[in-house]
Amino acid sequence: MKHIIVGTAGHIDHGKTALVKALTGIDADRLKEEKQRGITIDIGFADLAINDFSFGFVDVPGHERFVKNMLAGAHGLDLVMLVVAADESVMPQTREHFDICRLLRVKSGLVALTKSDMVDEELLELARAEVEDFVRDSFLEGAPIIAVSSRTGEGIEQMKAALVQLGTTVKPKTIAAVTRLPVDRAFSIKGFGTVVTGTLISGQLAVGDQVEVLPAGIQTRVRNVQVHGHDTERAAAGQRTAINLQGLNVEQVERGSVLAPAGRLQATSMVDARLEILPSASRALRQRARVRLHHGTAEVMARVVILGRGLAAEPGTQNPEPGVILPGGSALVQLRLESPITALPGDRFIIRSYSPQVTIGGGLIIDPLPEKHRIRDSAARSRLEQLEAVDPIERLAVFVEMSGSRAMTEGEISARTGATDEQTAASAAELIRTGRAVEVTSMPLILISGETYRDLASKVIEMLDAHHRREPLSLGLGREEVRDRVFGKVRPEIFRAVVARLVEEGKIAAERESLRLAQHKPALTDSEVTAKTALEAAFRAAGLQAGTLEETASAAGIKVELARKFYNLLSAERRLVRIGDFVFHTDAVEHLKSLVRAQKSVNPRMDVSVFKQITGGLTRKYAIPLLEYLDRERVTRRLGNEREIL
Ligand SMILES: Nc1nc2c(ncn2[C@@H]2O[C@H](COP(=O)(O)OP(=O)(O)OP(=O)(O)O)[C@@H](O)[C@H]2O)c(=O)[nH]1
Ligand SMILES: [Mg+2]
Repeated sequence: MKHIIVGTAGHIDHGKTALVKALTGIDADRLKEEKQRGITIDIGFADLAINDFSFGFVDVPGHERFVKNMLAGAHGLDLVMLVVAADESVMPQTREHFDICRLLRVKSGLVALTKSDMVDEELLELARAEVEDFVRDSFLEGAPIIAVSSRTGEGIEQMKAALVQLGTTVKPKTIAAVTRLPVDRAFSIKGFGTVVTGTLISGQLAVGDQVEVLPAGIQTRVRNVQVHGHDTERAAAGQRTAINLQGLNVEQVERGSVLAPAGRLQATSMVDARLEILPSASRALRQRARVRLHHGTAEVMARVVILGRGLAAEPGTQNPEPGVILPGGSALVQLRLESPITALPGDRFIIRSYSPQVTIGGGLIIDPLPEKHRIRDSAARSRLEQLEAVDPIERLAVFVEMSGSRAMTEGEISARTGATDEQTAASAAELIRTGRAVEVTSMPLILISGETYRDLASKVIEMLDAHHRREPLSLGLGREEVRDRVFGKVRPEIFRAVVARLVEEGKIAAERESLRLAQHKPALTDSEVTAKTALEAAFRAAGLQAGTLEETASAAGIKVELARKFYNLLSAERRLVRIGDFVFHTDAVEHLKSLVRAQKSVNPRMDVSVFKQITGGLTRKYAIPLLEYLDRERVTRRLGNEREIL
């Protein structure tokens, strides 16, 4: 079965609802008031199966006061039936609805010339000629224009044949994308709970799925799925669905909400977009104009921040000044929303003026989770131009570049691009392969751009290089200092990843506490080598009674400053070790360990006085820190006042 969403469009009373009924047998007007007044107020639904096609019809109201309801039904259409009554021909909402279809980039459709029974042949041909004229240079140019009468049934079979014909050319909505269901109705059924309905525009929904109602951020579970009034285990993109949600109050969800996999998408109060203004708009759009934004089934108020100058109607020309979009022109904009929506790149939207409420333009969402841009930020503008033009891999590359040293996590990637895990993994692998991105961690995936990596890496190298120049005797620079100075504000994983990669590339060497350039060798003069050897000898001779570094150094006649540097070298060579306030030669410490281990066969328990005894009368000053050191080294374990030898 191929699932195709067909919308009606057209002026009030032109016979949209009657046509849907003639095609499907279903009256899409379900409200009492609609029946009483004989007009459609809100969107209604019907369905029809022909051969391998399942058509879901969305019938919209034609009344100019209900265009906002029409817009809740106009998203996600595969085909449109533009309904024009033969006796009235093209009227204002014929134009407005058609503009909306064009701005939303509906791909295909047909024209129904309704009420054919009410006009003679001559008038019918006149209407046909007017319609042909009207759709010239649009996606409906050359589309079927079918004269129908819902009263006599004339042309209805022809309509069905045309729908099937068009249906074969429709590119089906993809299930290989993040699931999104823009909610067009929410109601509660006694004993059943809350039900939402909508067109599943991408992905799938199955009983038991954990989902989230956005922008409210409420997580819940799918209890039941219906497609066209029948229970089913799973609904797929392109279907009209009714979803029963577990434990959700009907007040928590409304038209405009979006159902998506739990934790996957993020609501936003700002979107970056390309906005085009209708050639028929009565005036130019000004900086910070307050407009109504219609996206999916949502309607929110927004301010339009126009970024730069944009294009004018005439190809190759620009708007006359920055901050203005003339009718027929377009520009990159940042829409600042008064209430949040849930959007993804590639989504289409409509804007209408605040008052009078008329459609003035529409556009394409480029970045649903942008930073706030200043009007004259030309770097932001060129990033957007880049994003607008590119494929998913490039888009990820630009997003990762934009994130700079903040990096981009898997969660951020999926909320911002709408890509599936598989798509993200494939794009990321390609970027990593070509060096445009560097993997900080793989589970969960965190990426930084190649540029950011190179920038951080060269800062590390420069810093170590400067340090080695300044202090040729020092082995390296403390890790913490490097982290603080280069990676102060970034997440710790990035520091670890950059260091690990630099080590892997053979550029730096990482000691326990310090980092150094791989080729760095502390440069000692002959006399320094002699002094260093003397210092080591002094410690070895002192055994376990070594004292502090300063004491031993001055006893050996070595300047304290120099001794500290030697200490760093000797401890990196594992010849000296600092325990408490004292420094010992590792030979002495190893000897101590063997003394203690030997004591185990005499008695596995040892108190401080035994310890002093086997070490040849160490004073308490040394004994306590050494015992604590042995505990840390797991040679001994403290049990009250005693030690167990392990
Ligand atoms: N004679 C004749 N009357 C029709 C035909 N189609 C619709 N009508 C009548 O025209 C009136 C309006 O039809 P609807 O189908 O409600 O028109 P609509 O376009 O849905 O109107 P809105 O939803 O309010 O915009 C009704 O009284 C219909 O009976 C037709 O083909 N022939
Ligand atoms: Mg109607």
